[in-house]
Amino acid sequence: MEQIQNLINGRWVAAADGKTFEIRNPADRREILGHAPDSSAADVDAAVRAARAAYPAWAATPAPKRGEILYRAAELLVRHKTRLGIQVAREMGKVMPEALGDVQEAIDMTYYMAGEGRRLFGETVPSELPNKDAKSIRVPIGVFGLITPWNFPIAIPSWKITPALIAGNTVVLKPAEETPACAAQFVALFQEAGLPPGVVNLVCGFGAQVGEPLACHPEVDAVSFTGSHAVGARLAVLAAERHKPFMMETGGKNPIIVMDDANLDLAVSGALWGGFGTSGQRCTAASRLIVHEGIYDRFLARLIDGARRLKLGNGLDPASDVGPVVSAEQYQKVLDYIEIGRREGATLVYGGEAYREGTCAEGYFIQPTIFTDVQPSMRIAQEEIFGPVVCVLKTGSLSEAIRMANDSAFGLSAAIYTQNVNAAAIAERDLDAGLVYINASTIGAEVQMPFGGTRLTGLGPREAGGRGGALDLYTKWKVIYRDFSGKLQKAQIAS
Ligand code: UN1
Repeated sequence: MEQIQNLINGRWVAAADGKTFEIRNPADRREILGHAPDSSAADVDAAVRAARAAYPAWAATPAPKRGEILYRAAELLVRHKTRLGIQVAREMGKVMPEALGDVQEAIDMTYYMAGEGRRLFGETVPSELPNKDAKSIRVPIGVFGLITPWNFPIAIPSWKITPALIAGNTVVLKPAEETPACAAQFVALFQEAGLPPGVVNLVCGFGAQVGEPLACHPEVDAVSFTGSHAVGARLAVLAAERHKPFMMETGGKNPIIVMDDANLDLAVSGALWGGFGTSGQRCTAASRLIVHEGIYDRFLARLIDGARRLKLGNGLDPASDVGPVVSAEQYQKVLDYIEIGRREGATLVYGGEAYREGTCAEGYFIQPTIFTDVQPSMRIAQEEIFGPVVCVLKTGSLSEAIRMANDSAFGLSAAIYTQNVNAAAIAERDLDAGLVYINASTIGAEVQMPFGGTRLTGLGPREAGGRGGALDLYTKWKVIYRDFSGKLQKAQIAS
């Protein structure tokens, strides 16, 4: 059994008051995987002080040198990919190919951000005056508080830690209480790669005792959060009151439009993968299928058939297609939503029950669940369930389908299956989401592109790479005017 510790100033330590909490296997709740520090504001304070003390030297380290450490961390992630994948499958429940994908996303991100060390471009532009130049450079912000969810327990910490580090910031990570061991193993590899003590710190525990004190700490300069909208909205207020740059990514209700000319096999496999992959626990999960009436019956029959073939089981079992949901709380929440859907008058055409067969008896397994006759105004069509539940809505036209797709408080990801180039072009233009997929499911964003969405999905700069991506959160601009004319020149006033 594993005893997880916090990482503060390069040392692995227990919570100051010695408290711990249990981590259980969601595929078999009888199995205790280990204990993690149940930290408090005192631990947060120690970690933030360590990050503050480490900041000046780290910020002064040339970015390509910071990148060399990230390259080494990426190499270590490659070497330990299987071990980390097994940890993800055990602690969070996702099936092994997806658990390895979670680690791979972190590998990709770490290599990508390592390379950014030689590409932290600024701009030079002509000055309006002679013998004067103007340039902008990216500079770090300081100490970051990073709060990450359980659904991508390796990838999302990498999305936040690696751009923060390459830009010269130091960080304190508070991982979800469901997945502290994944976070500890991940951070340990960065430490092993040669980070100076205090550059990355880890404090495990719960939101009220760790997350909020971290976001509010006067020595934390900025905060990045991924998780539920309710928590994100609260942290946004706390950060704003303290004048801290803040970024949040808080989920979706992502639609797939299936037009009557779609490649049916492709659309069905995309809907199954987007809806039930990771047991629906992705912020990019496809939870609304908006299907043209011309193909509706055939699509639905194939969808149900595909759902029936998915095998539920422990993520470590190679035969499993779908693992459990992560915790007792999620289990109850998803079952409650299924009940809400029934009461709202949607038709349950497949699943809808907890699954307790064989080795699944003691885990948080829920059958892949499909509702039809779903009206756009129903709660199951509007609220993020974060479980293996999809709603099927019928449409008669592309314009109506796009209206339905955009009729959501969220706007992370959206997809269309069609073979009509004009329909694809219209969807690409009119779907109001941060990520739009043509003939591909709503999941599977790549690290070199900005990740995030519109409306309640997010606030602040996007994550991951590319122009307009994470570096806009983890750096601030400094503009330098250099006048080498040797005389007083007046901008705007010179003739
Ligand atoms: C998330 O669900 O929080 O696009 C992130 C995807 C993954 C990342 C999902 N690359 O589905």
